[in-house]
Formats: sequence, structure tokens, C-alpha cells
Amino acid sequence: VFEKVPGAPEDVIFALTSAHKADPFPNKVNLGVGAYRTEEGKPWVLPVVKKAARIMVNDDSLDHEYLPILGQDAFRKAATQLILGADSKALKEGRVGSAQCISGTGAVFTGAQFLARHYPIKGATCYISKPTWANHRAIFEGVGFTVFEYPYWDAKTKGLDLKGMLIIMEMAPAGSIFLLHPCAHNPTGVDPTPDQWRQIADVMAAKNHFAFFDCAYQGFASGDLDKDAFSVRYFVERGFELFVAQSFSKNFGLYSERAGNLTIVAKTPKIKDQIESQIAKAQRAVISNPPAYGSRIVSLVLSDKDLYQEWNQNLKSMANRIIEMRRLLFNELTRLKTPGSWNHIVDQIGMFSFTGLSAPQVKVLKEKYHVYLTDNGRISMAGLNTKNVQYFAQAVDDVVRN
Ligand code: PLP
Ligand code: TYF
Repeated sequence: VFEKVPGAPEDVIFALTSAHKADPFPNKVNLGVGAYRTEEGKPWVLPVVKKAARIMVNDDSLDHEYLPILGQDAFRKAATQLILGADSKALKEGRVGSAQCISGTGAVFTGAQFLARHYPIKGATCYISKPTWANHRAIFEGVGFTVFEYPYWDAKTKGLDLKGMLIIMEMAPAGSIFLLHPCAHNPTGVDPTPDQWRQIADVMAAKNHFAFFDCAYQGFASGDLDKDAFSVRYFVERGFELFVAQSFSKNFGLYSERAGNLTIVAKTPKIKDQIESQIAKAQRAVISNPPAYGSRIVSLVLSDKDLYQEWNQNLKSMANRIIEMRRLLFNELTRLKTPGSWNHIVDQIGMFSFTGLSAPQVKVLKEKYHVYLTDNGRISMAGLNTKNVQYFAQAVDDVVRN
């Protein structure tokens, strides 16, 4: 019956991981997937996560019963506090809702699906940054939205195209949905400054646009959880109703455990309840209820003062190693006098650097040097370490010159 089903293309980032794995070349480098790696090039189980897991193993009160449809209460509470700040006025006013979801991806989907069904402005479209994480378009189109792009990356300055972004925000029909990265933008590593966020909020408020933040890297941008939440908290302070999809894949290293949360800031407690009830109804039909393991680790760490402190240290060590790799790569390219300016390597923020390398250059990196990265020139900084950064810089120098 399925003869006519066309094959679908592979996910490019997962395909890079497979290609790298299959490559026998000893000095191969994987700068594809946005997953943290140690100086030894290995995945890192955060020590605080190991500690929490040991506590859980010995906790006889834990079982494998179903969680509630909207997930574990302690996790939802801790996650919303983490992003909004424990002293958030909206939290105190009882108008913040939440749903535990299948990690950040599930939280974006859950929010998008709710908007597709209940957003009151008929025919509203969704705007995503150009460029953005490929799944944003897939998810919003998947639930039926027409998706447009707003300018974000300025190839000339290798920085933010704030002017272009604001013009499109002004031109978009009132009440459009804007998907925003609160920090550590994927793939560009370029974030608005606090003052630029104020300008973005001004236009969004004037046009009555809806802000949907996708927060996959809280703590990864600056190493400071509060600083990285500035944009979201500022929008809440300004009185926006908004959604925040939160992922704990990167900042807890819990990639495969699918710990995520959708934070909902509503106008009133009653509206919050209405939204939560619809999300519960929808979630039941998709996953019935979310998984417990990752969310238990997160809530345990977030609710214990000592574990929280230790997590902050673990987080800082990841952020600092990435910053160190930016500096090493920049120094190496400078030493080699590689043509072009490379300041953006150290200026960009978070897991990724958008190098400005072209697709043909990326192809040579892969075929001649066994260095794997996406065609748009994005590199995952954590894939670099003191043993391969020179090799990578040399390879970049070669492709830029030839
Ligand atoms: N949003 C962005 C911008 C991402 O980069 C990612 C990927 O890591 C996610 C969401 C979701 O990741 P996950 O589903 O693993 O939480
Ligand atoms: O951009 C990245 O590398 C991460 C990981 O379908 C990822 O966000 C990549 C592709 C994907 C899911 C996660």
C-alpha cells in the first residue's frame, strides 16, 4: 500500500554525526551537532547530575507510576522560576502556567499546536529568524502555520541586522507570532544587547505581536542563568503575554532524557487555567504524559541549595571552556594570518559560531580534512579542544586561501 511514499531527506545534523562516526580518519573533527564535549572530545555527564542520579536510586519513595498529564509539579515550578526569576511579579500574581514537555522540541511543538488551535487572530502567521534552527519552520508548518522569516544575521558585519529585523516587525500584520531566541542564538551565536531588546519590545508591543521564546541555552551564553534570562524577564516586566519553551538538554547535559517545559505567561490566573486545560487535553492525545527521569534530576538539583550551586559551577565550566576555545581559534587564525577578519569568533555567544565559511569551503573541509560542519558554516565550539584546534585552524586557513 505504501509504494508511492516518497523518501524524506535526513536531518542534516544527525546525518553529520553518522558520517563522522563512520569516518576512519584518525584526526576527524565533528563540529556539527550542538552537544557539549569535554577537552577529550567526549560527552560529559555533569557531576551534579551523577550526584542527583545516585540520590534518586536510593530514594525508595520514587516509583515508575505515570506522571500527571502536565508533568511533575516540582519540575514545572522550578523551571518557571528559573526562567522568570523567583521574584517575578507574574509568578506572584498566579498567572504563570506550565506544561512539562518532551524537551525543548516538544515545548515548541506544544506551544505551536496550542496557537494553531486557539490563537484568536485568524490567519496569523509566524515569523522565525533568518537563519534559525531548522526545526522551527518544520514545527510551525507542521501545525498549519504559514511561516515567514525576519532578517537577523548581517553577513557584512557578521552581527545582528537589527534594522532589518525591526522593519519587518513593523511591516508584519498586527498580532503576528514572533519566535525569538532569548540567548545564544542558534546558529549565529549573535544576540541582541539589552538596549536592542528594548527596541524589539517597543515594536512588538506597538504592533501587538505575540512573543514565543525558545530557550535552549540558558546558562550557556554567559555562564550566568539570570543574565541569560534578561530578554524573557524584560518582556514579562513590560506586560507581554508570552510562551517560553525551555530545554534542559544542554544546560544539564540531559539530551536523551527529554526534559523540557513550556512556560506560559497569561494575562490573568483564570486565563492561565484555561490555557493549561487545553494544553493538557492536547498533550494527552500526543504523549499522554511526560517522562520522569530527566525532570526529576532537574527538579532535585534546582530545589536543593548545594546541588544548585554545584550545577552553576558545572555550567560555568562548560561555558568557560567554550569561551576558551573561541579565544584559541581566534589566536590561531590570527597567527596564521588567515585572510579576513575573525573577531566574530570571539564576539559570538553560546554553543555555536557562524564562521562565514561558504558551502563550497565546508565541502572541502569535509572531503579533504574530515572536518564535519553544517553547510551554512556553523561550528559547534564544544567540538574543539586544545588537541584539534590547530588542525582545524590550519584547515580553515587552507580553504580560505584556495
Ligand atoms: N531550540 C533550539 C534553538 C535548539 O538549538 C534546540 C536544540 O538543541 C532545541 C530547541 C531543542 O532541543 P531539545 O529538544 O533537545 O531540548
Ligand atoms: O542545532 C543543533 O545542533 C542542536 C541539536 O533535529 C539538534 O539543536 C539538531 C537537530 C535536531 C535536533 C537537535
